[in-house]
Amino acid sequence: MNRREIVKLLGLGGLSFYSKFGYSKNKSNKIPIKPIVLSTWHNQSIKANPIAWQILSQNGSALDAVENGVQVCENDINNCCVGLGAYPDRDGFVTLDASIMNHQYEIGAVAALERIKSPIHTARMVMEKTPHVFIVGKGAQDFALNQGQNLESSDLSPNALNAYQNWLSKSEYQPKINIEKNQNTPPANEFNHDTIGMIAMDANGNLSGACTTSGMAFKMHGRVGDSPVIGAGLYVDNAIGAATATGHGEEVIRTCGSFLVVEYMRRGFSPEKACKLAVERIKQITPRDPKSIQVGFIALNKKGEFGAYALQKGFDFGVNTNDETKKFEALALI
Ligand code: SD4
Repeated sequence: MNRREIVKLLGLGGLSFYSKFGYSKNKSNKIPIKPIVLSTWHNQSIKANPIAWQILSQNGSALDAVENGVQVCENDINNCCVGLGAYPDRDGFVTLDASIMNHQYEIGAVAALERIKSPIHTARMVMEKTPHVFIVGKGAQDFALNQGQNLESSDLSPNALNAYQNWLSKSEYQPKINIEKNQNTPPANEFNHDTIGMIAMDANGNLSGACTTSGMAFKMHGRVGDSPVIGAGLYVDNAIGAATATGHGEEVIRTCGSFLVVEYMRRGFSPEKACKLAVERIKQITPRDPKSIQVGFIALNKKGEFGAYALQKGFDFGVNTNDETKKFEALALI
């Protein structure tokens, strides 16, 4: 390639040129890789990140870090939004969704999983022990039991029961009627649902991610959001970076949100800018009033740079590059 061609290439696609050559430059300069883990919602991060960090700081894999990290939230019976203690669907069932992705493009996911304590572990088993990538409902439950997990009680946790009874008293819920299109979209100021999506880079520079949730509270029975959908709630490309989402899953699925964020990073945008561009896409194409929904992304690139962006204010996240979980508030579009 002569000089003129290089200048032309820089003019046309300077950013991707930079990213392509930037990485190999880093490699040859042997910039030390510093492990890092971040996760959605600081109130989840503060519990989950330290366990992930412990694994990363002892040279453990990013995959083990994210699985064990988010499991802390799954195991917490007082967690409103993750694991079996979480708020149920309209019919009173807690149905759980999870996905996991490693540095080799291996993926596993479960959805509408009932009475199983760790959906993220089931997702990992789908990835490692089956020829498939996504198992749902009763099949996912059977598989989890087959892999040694226990069938837990279907009773709601005290907090969830209380919230459900409150919701029932106000919702005028009538099962099996036509459901208004927007009925399950809580207004933004009531948006208090805290899925945990976690992404990490280990000391070998490998990326992995995990996302686990009970989905939107009081959703229709059988509704599945973005969290277990690879490319929507979670995506990892070990050559580029990783991203995960929280918020109204319908909007994240509509835009293949996490994949979109990673693709923007591939074009050379910073993690924060990549998240912002994905949020702008959501605002642009959603058929809903953007003010009535919330979506937040977090992202991490191969250089260990991270960022986030949300549709509305109020989305925070936690980052560990040492023992301390640092709180960050994402910038917002609206
Ligand atoms: C869903 N994205 O099921 C999830 C919900 C969520 O914070 O992230 N809440 O649509």
